[in-house]
Amino acid sequence: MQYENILVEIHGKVGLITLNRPAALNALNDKLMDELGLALQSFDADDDIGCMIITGSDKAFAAGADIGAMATYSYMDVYKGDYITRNWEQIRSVRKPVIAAVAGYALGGGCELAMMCDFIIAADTAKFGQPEIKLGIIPGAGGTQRLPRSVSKSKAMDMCLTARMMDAAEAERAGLVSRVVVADKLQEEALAAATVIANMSLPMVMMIKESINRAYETTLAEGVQFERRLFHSTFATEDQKEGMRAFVEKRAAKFKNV
Ligand code: CO8
Repeated sequence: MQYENILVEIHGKVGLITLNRPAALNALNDKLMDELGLALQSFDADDDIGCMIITGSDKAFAAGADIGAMATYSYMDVYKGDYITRNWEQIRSVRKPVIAAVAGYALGGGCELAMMCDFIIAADTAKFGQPEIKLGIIPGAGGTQRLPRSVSKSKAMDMCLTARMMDAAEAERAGLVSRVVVADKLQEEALAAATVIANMSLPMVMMIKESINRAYETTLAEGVQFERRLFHSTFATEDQKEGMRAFVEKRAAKFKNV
């Protein structure tokens, strides 16, 4: 498949997607989001891939939705045509893990896209923000919902209401990103993390993703019950037998993803 707005590579068992509209700091238009959804779904369906990464350039992960493309839309354009918003939820339907590797600007829809991923590894140059208020709009791809769950209500209010940016150190302190690495090692570190995950048992990886995501959608008691059902089901897998046998035999496990 030929893409115009993203680059797609395979590194071992890892699918790497690079947002590639450098002249517009990777501004996210409908075409790019369509391509991103297709690439993620294609990796998700590929038995040889165990984890995916979305990254951008040194200067920008993505500087937001494409303002030029949105500027003249009317309410009826965006409501009836479902423009801008139509293809964002595809990212959430992917069952294998997706890591956001963020350098430079992750603003507006760029910050929201990073937050839709399962975790964020940030370069020390990363800058996160929800500056929509300066454009006379509000975040539209989950910024007002995922940011408070991630960094607290107070910081989410501060960022969305003042449009200020959060640097990588603050983002790590606040829990928005899982780790910060030096900028020129970002891809290497993200690939290393993704490779660790891709070499685990895929069914376990998928169950952990499903179970942690459930924590955001349900009560603690129901979430724990959900986790317990999945935990019990792991004993029906060959990978559980292999993993525990390998520990006892003091060797590395060879998972078959069954
Ligand atoms: N859209 C379109 N083009 C952009 C965008 C953008 N979001 N951001 C930057 N560009 C373009 C610039 O227009 C410029 O193009 P040109 O060279 O042709 O003039 C080029 O990228 C380089 O940008 P700058 O010259 O501005 O670079 P600077 O280094 O001076 O500044 C900034 C970098 C600070 C990132 C600046 O470009 C900026 O403020 N960009 C806009 C950031 C922003 O407001 N983002 C939020 C957009 S709205 C949004 O994301 C809503 C999401 C809703 C999603 C709903 C889906 C469900």
